[in-house]
Amino acid sequence: MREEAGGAEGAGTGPPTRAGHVALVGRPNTGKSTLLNTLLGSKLSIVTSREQTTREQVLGLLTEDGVQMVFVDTPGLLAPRYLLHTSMLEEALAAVGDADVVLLLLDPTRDEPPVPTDDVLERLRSRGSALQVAVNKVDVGAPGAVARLTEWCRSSLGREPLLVSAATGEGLEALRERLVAGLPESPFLYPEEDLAVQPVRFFVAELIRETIFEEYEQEVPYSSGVRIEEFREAEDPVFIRAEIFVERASQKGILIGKGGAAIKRLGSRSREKIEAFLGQRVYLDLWVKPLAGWRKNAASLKRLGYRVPEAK
Ligand SMILES: Nc1nc2c(ncn2[C@@H]2O[C@H](COP(=O)(O)OP(=O)(O)OP(=O)(O)O)[C@@H](O)[C@H]2O)c(=O)[nH]1
Ligand SMILES: [Mg+2]
Repeated sequence: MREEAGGAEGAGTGPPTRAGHVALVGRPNTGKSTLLNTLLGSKLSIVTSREQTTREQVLGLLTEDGVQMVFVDTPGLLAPRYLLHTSMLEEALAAVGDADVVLLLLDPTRDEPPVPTDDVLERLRSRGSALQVAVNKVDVGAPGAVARLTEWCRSSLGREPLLVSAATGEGLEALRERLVAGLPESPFLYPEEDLAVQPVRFFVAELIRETIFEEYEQEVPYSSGVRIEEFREAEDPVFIRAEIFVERASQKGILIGKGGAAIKRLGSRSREKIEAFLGQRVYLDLWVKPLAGWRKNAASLKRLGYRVPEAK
């Protein structure tokens, strides 16, 4: 990412451009996806009140004032308990290793260590001056908790954190300046007008997953994975067929509900979001399939499009 310095050389005028990847990392529920959306001014990454919402990297582009920031939203840093968790942690740590700037988000509303393990702490420290830290949710965090996290940053990382709120926008201008300062001179990596990098069907599957988190309780959202099987965009309405994979037959019953009432509501709420995202009318066809224990099985993870953890 760094060799191609020189930016807008060919143009011969003005200062060179800067571009690079900024990874947003932190424990589950710290507000990484909310921050991505606020920085972009557009809802790209799904957000819920429950932890472990994000399972894969989500890239969002912000190009302005001669700078292109490729934000990489990541799954929460956690101590894995099953294979999907290991996949999620690898996605997050890959971003920690690859990005030009790594922004660690801390959450003052949660009473737990700021990072899950010593190994994760080491991986963050190893990025040296590429690591930045922000305490998020200062709109609701108790001053004492914010002070404790600030002290932890100083003593454990040798860093002064910025205090921000992804919800209200507080502190984000200073944050943006600090992130830009860490980017190399480089030509833009993507077309200037692009907002996203991943295919539309990825975001469609994510919106269905977000709605499952909103509509169902307990384990069901965690046991659900979504795959888009058909996407006919030339049709009006756009025809989309999605499969929701669950781990047990009983969960299929819960998703569908009495007389199909629950899946009907899931379908219409998901469809409204997808229509807003695409700016087009949509016909959404949802199917539920049991895929026994898919969160613990490498072949099933692959089938659902998740990073398959390296065998240890
Ligand atoms: N009050 C307040 N709430 C916030 C802020 N940022 C995020 N939240 C809320 O925190 C919850 C989690 O936000 P997410 O953006 O999904 O968090 P995440 O870090 O992406 O979570 P995972 O994907 O599960 O790792 C949501 O209910 C957000 O609305 C903030 O600055 N202030
Ligand atoms: Mg998230």
